[in-house]
Amino acid sequence: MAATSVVVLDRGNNTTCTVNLFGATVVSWRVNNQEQLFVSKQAIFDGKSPIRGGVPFVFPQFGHWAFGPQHGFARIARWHVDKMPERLPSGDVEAVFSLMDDDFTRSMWHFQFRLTYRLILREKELHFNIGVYNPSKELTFSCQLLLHTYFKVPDVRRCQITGLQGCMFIDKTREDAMYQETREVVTINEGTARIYQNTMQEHIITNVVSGRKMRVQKYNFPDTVVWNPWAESAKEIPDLGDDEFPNMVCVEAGRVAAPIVLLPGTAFEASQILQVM
Ligand code: TA6
Repeated sequence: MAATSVVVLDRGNNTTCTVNLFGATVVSWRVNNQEQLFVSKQAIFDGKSPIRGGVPFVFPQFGHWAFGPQHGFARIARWHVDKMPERLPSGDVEAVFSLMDDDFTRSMWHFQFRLTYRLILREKELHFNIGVYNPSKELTFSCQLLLHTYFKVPDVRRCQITGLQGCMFIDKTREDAMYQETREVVTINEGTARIYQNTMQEHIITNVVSGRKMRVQKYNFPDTVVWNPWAESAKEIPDLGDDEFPNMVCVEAGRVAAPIVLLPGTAFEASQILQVM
Protein backbone atom coordinates (compact mmCIF):
# COMPACT_ATOMS: atom_id res chain seq x y z
CA MET A 1 0.00 0.00 0.00
CA ALA A 2 1.39 3.43 -0.96
CA ALA A 3 2.50 5.77 1.82
CA THR A 4 -0.21 8.26 0.96
CA SER A 5 -3.15 5.81 1.28
CA VAL A 6 -6.10 7.55 2.81
CA VAL A 7 -9.45 6.48 4.20
CA VAL A 8 -12.33 8.95 4.01
CA LEU A 9 -15.30 9.01 6.36
CA ASP A 10 -18.10 10.83 4.55
CA ARG A 11 -21.22 11.81 6.46
CA GLY A 12 -22.81 13.78 3.61
CA ASN A 13 -23.36 17.56 3.59
CA ASN A 14 -19.67 18.04 2.83
CA THR A 15 -18.82 16.69 6.27
CA THR A 16 -15.80 14.41 6.00
CA CYS A 17 -12.80 13.12 7.88
CA THR A 18 -9.69 11.94 6.05
CA VAL A 19 -7.20 9.59 7.66
CA ASN A 20 -3.77 8.96 6.21
CA LEU A 21 -2.77 5.40 7.11
CA PHE A 22 0.75 6.68 7.59
CA GLY A 23 0.52 7.29 11.32
CA ALA A 24 -3.29 7.02 11.20
CA THR A 25 -2.95 10.78 10.97
CA VAL A 26 -6.29 12.55 10.68
CA VAL A 27 -5.30 15.03 7.95
CA SER A 28 -8.64 16.69 7.37
CA TRP A 29 -11.93 17.22 9.18
CA ARG A 30 -14.46 19.24 7.25
CA VAL A 31 -17.78 20.29 8.71
CA ASN A 32 -20.13 21.62 6.03
CA ASN A 33 -17.10 22.01 3.80
CA GLN A 34 -15.25 24.08 6.41
CA GLU A 35 -11.82 22.64 7.24
CA GLN A 36 -11.20 22.52 10.99
CA LEU A 37 -7.62 21.22 11.08
CA PHE A 38 -4.40 22.91 10.13
CA VAL A 39 -2.00 21.09 7.80
CA SER A 40 1.11 22.95 6.72
CA LYS A 41 1.51 23.84 3.05
CA GLN A 42 5.03 22.43 3.48
CA ALA A 43 3.89 19.15 5.03
CA ILE A 44 5.86 16.19 3.70
CA PHE A 45 4.00 13.08 2.60
CA ASP A 46 6.96 10.81 1.91
CA GLY A 47 5.92 7.99 4.22
CA LYS A 48 8.93 8.70 6.43
CA SER A 49 8.54 12.11 8.09
CA PRO A 50 5.63 12.70 10.45
CA ILE A 51 2.89 14.76 8.83
CA ARG A 52 3.02 18.42 9.94
CA GLY A 53 -0.55 19.03 10.95
CA GLY A 54 -3.90 17.33 11.41
CA VAL A 55 -3.89 14.95 14.36
CA PRO A 56 -0.60 13.03 14.69
CA PHE A 57 -0.84 10.08 17.10
CA VAL A 58 1.89 10.26 19.74
CA PHE A 59 2.89 6.87 21.25
CA PRO A 60 4.70 5.35 23.15
CA GLN A 61 6.74 8.46 23.96
CA PHE A 62 5.94 12.15 24.10
CA GLY A 63 8.84 14.46 23.20
CA HIS A 64 12.48 13.47 22.87
CA TRP A 65 13.08 9.71 22.99
CA ALA A 66 16.40 7.99 23.55
CA PHE A 67 15.29 4.80 21.73
CA GLY A 68 13.59 6.22 18.67
CA PRO A 69 12.18 9.31 17.01
CA GLN A 70 10.67 12.27 18.87
CA HIS A 71 7.04 11.59 19.85
CA GLY A 72 7.46 7.84 19.28
CA PHE A 73 6.75 5.63 16.30
CA ALA A 74 2.96 5.50 16.03
CA ARG A 75 2.83 8.66 13.90
CA ILE A 76 5.32 7.22 11.40
CA ALA A 77 4.11 3.62 11.29
CA ARG A 78 1.67 2.28 8.73
CA TRP A 79 -1.59 1.42 10.42
CA HIS A 80 -4.06 -1.28 9.51
CA VAL A 81 -7.72 -0.67 8.70
CA ASP A 82 -9.84 -2.91 10.95
CA LYS A 83 -13.11 -1.49 9.73
CA MET A 84 -13.63 0.59 6.60
CA PRO A 85 -15.98 3.57 7.06
CA GLU A 86 -19.45 2.32 7.82
CA ARG A 87 -22.67 4.23 8.35
CA LEU A 88 -24.25 3.60 11.75
CA PRO A 89 -28.04 3.57 12.29
CA SER A 90 -27.69 7.12 13.70
CA GLY A 91 -26.31 8.32 10.35
CA ASP A 92 -22.86 8.81 11.84
CA VAL A 93 -19.87 7.19 10.18
CA GLU A 94 -17.37 4.96 11.96
CA ALA A 95 -13.96 3.57 11.01
CA VAL A 96 -11.47 1.56 13.06
CA PHE A 97 -7.69 1.39 12.71
CA SER A 98 -5.05 -0.58 14.58
CA LEU A 99 -1.34 -0.87 15.09
CA MET A 100 0.51 -3.85 16.56
CA ASP A 101 4.15 -4.44 17.34
CA ASP A 102 6.23 -5.61 14.39
CA ASP A 103 9.92 -5.68 13.45
CA PHE A 104 9.89 -1.89 12.98
CA THR A 105 8.42 -1.08 16.40
CA ARG A 106 10.42 -3.79 18.18
CA SER A 107 13.67 -2.33 16.77
CA MET A 108 13.00 0.65 19.10
CA TRP A 109 10.76 -0.77 21.80
CA HIS A 110 10.78 -4.49 22.44
CA PHE A 111 7.27 -4.74 23.88
CA GLN A 112 4.23 -6.39 22.39
CA PHE A 113 1.25 -4.03 22.16
CA ARG A 114 -1.96 -3.43 20.28
CA LEU A 115 -3.44 0.03 19.65
CA THR A 116 -6.99 0.43 18.42
CA TYR A 117 -8.22 3.75 17.10
CA ARG A 118 -11.92 4.18 16.48
CA LEU A 119 -13.13 7.37 14.82
CA ILE A 120 -16.76 8.41 14.64
CA LEU A 121 -17.81 11.32 12.48
CA ARG A 122 -20.99 13.06 13.58
CA GLU A 123 -22.72 16.13 12.20
CA LYS A 124 -20.53 18.61 14.06
CA GLU A 125 -18.32 16.27 16.06
CA LEU A 126 -15.37 13.99 15.64
CA HIS A 127 -14.90 11.25 18.26
CA PHE A 128 -11.55 9.58 18.87
CA ASN A 129 -11.63 6.37 20.95
CA ILE A 130 -8.30 4.79 21.76
CA GLY A 131 -7.40 1.46 23.32
CA VAL A 132 -3.91 0.34 24.29
CA TYR A 133 -3.53 -3.35 25.11
CA ASN A 134 -0.61 -5.30 26.50
CA PRO A 135 -0.94 -8.87 25.18
CA SER A 136 2.27 -10.09 26.85
CA LYS A 137 2.08 -12.87 29.41
CA GLU A 138 5.01 -11.62 31.44
CA LEU A 139 6.15 -8.08 30.56
CA THR A 140 4.75 -4.83 31.92
CA PHE A 141 5.31 -1.67 29.90
CA SER A 142 4.84 2.01 30.51
CA CYS A 143 4.02 4.52 27.79
CA GLN A 144 2.71 7.98 27.02
CA LEU A 145 -0.14 8.73 24.66
CA LEU A 146 -1.28 12.01 23.12
CA LEU A 147 -3.34 13.37 20.23
CA HIS A 148 -1.23 16.21 18.82
CA THR A 149 -4.19 18.10 17.35
CA TYR A 150 -3.44 21.13 15.13
CA PHE A 151 -6.52 23.37 14.98
CA LYS A 152 -6.88 25.74 12.07
CA VAL A 153 -7.40 29.34 13.19
CA PRO A 154 -7.45 32.68 11.36
CA ASP A 155 -5.13 34.26 13.94
CA VAL A 156 -3.78 32.45 16.99
CA ARG A 157 -3.42 35.79 18.84
CA ARG A 158 -7.20 36.05 18.97
CA CYS A 159 -7.81 32.56 20.42
CA GLN A 160 -8.68 31.98 24.03
CA ILE A 161 -8.43 28.57 25.67
CA THR A 162 -10.42 27.67 28.78
CA GLY A 163 -10.02 24.79 31.21
CA LEU A 164 -6.44 25.45 32.33
CA GLN A 165 -6.84 27.78 35.31
CA GLY A 166 -5.12 26.59 38.47
CA CYS A 167 -3.23 23.80 36.65
CA MET A 168 0.49 23.24 37.07
CA PHE A 169 2.45 23.27 33.83
CA ILE A 170 5.92 22.49 32.58
CA ASP A 171 7.16 25.28 30.34
CA LYS A 172 9.31 23.71 27.63
CA THR A 173 10.42 27.18 26.48
CA ARG A 174 11.87 27.90 29.95
CA GLU A 175 14.05 24.83 30.57
CA ASP A 176 11.09 22.79 31.78
CA ALA A 177 10.42 25.08 34.75
CA MET A 178 7.14 24.42 36.53
CA TYR A 179 4.50 27.12 37.01
CA GLN A 180 0.84 27.42 37.91
CA GLU A 181 -1.65 28.89 35.44
CA THR A 182 -3.59 31.77 36.97
CA ARG A 183 -5.59 32.87 33.94
CA GLU A 184 -9.19 31.89 33.38
CA VAL A 185 -8.54 31.91 29.65
CA VAL A 186 -5.12 31.35 28.13
CA THR A 187 -4.03 33.47 25.18
CA ILE A 188 -0.96 32.98 23.03
CA ASN A 189 1.28 35.87 22.07
CA GLU A 190 4.68 34.23 21.91
CA GLY A 191 6.35 30.86 21.38
CA THR A 192 4.45 28.47 23.66
CA ALA A 193 5.10 24.83 24.60
CA ARG A 194 3.39 23.97 27.84
CA ILE A 195 2.46 20.66 29.37
CA TYR A 196 -0.53 21.41 31.59
CA GLN A 197 -1.32 18.72 34.14
CA ASN A 198 -4.65 17.54 35.49
CA THR A 199 -6.60 19.89 33.27
CA MET A 200 -10.35 20.15 33.11
CA GLN A 201 -12.25 17.59 31.11
CA GLU A 202 -13.34 20.29 28.68
CA HIS A 203 -11.58 23.10 26.84
CA ILE A 204 -13.23 25.73 24.69
CA ILE A 205 -11.06 27.38 22.05
CA THR A 206 -12.52 30.62 20.73
CA ASN A 207 -12.04 32.18 17.30
CA VAL A 208 -11.32 29.05 15.35
CA VAL A 209 -12.43 28.97 11.69
CA SER A 210 -15.32 31.32 10.83
CA GLY A 211 -14.98 32.89 14.29
CA ARG A 212 -16.63 29.84 15.87
CA LYS A 213 -15.78 27.99 19.05
CA MET A 214 -14.32 24.50 19.30
CA ARG A 215 -15.13 22.29 22.28
CA VAL A 216 -12.53 19.68 23.24
CA GLN A 217 -13.80 17.02 25.62
CA LYS A 218 -11.44 14.39 26.91
CA TYR A 219 -11.74 11.25 29.00
CA ASN A 220 -8.85 9.55 30.75
CA PHE A 221 -6.53 12.14 29.23
CA PRO A 222 -5.44 14.15 32.28
CA ASP A 223 -2.97 16.42 30.49
CA THR A 224 -3.20 19.10 27.83
CA VAL A 225 -0.25 20.38 25.83
CA VAL A 226 -0.55 23.84 24.28
CA TRP A 227 1.91 24.60 21.48
CA ASN A 228 2.66 27.26 18.93
CA PRO A 229 6.27 27.69 17.74
CA TRP A 230 5.91 31.41 16.83
CA ALA A 231 8.02 33.18 14.22
CA GLU A 232 11.55 32.30 15.30
CA SER A 233 11.09 28.58 15.97
CA ALA A 234 8.83 28.25 12.92
CA LYS A 235 11.85 29.17 10.79
CA GLU A 236 13.70 26.16 12.20
CA ILE A 237 10.93 23.73 11.28
CA PRO A 238 11.53 22.79 7.64
CA ASP A 239 8.03 21.43 7.00
CA LEU A 240 6.28 24.54 8.33
CA GLY A 241 6.13 27.75 6.28
CA ASP A 242 7.64 30.79 8.02
CA ASP A 243 4.33 32.67 7.85
CA GLU A 244 2.01 29.80 8.84
CA PHE A 245 2.30 29.86 12.63
CA PRO A 246 -0.55 32.40 13.14
CA ASN A 247 -2.94 29.94 11.50
CA MET A 248 -2.48 27.05 13.91
CA VAL A 249 -2.86 26.23 17.55
CA CYS A 250 -2.08 22.85 19.02
CA VAL A 251 -4.25 21.85 21.96
CA GLU A 252 -3.24 18.29 22.65
CA ALA A 253 -5.11 15.91 24.95
CA GLY A 254 -2.91 13.22 26.39
CA ARG A 255 -1.49 11.21 29.19
CA VAL A 256 2.11 12.32 29.51
CA ALA A 257 2.97 13.58 33.02
CA ALA A 258 2.37 10.22 34.72
CA PRO A 259 2.94 7.42 32.21
CA ILE A 260 0.39 4.68 31.62
CA VAL A 261 1.61 1.43 33.20
CA LEU A 262 0.12 -1.68 31.63
CA LEU A 263 0.52 -5.03 33.36
CA PRO A 264 0.43 -8.18 31.19
CA GLY A 265 -3.02 -8.73 29.72
CA THR A 266 -4.39 -5.31 30.68
CA ALA A 267 -5.70 -2.39 28.63
CA PHE A 268 -6.03 1.39 28.84
CA GLU A 269 -8.75 3.41 27.16
CA ALA A 270 -9.08 7.13 26.52
CA SER A 271 -11.05 9.34 24.21
CA GLN A 272 -11.47 12.82 22.84
CA ILE A 273 -14.49 14.52 21.30
CA LEU A 274 -14.07 17.62 19.15
CA GLN A 275 -17.19 19.66 18.56
CA VAL A 276 -17.76 22.72 16.41
CA MET A 277 -20.05 25.04 18.34
O1 TA6 B 1 3.58 19.03 21.65
C1 TA6 B 1 4.45 20.10 21.67
C2 TA6 B 1 5.77 19.69 21.11
O2 TA6 B 1 6.37 18.70 21.88
C3 TA6 B 1 6.66 20.93 20.96
O3 TA6 B 1 7.60 21.06 21.98
C4 TA6 B 1 7.22 20.81 19.57
O4 TA6 B 1 8.43 20.18 19.53
C5 TA6 B 1 6.10 20.07 18.90
O5 TA6 B 1 5.61 19.15 19.80
C6 TA6 B 1 6.33 19.49 17.53
O6 TA6 B 1 7.14 18.38 17.51
P1 TA6 B 1 7.54 17.74 16.15
O7 TA6 B 1 8.37 16.53 16.48
O8 TA6 B 1 6.28 17.37 15.43
O9 TA6 B 1 8.31 18.78 15.38
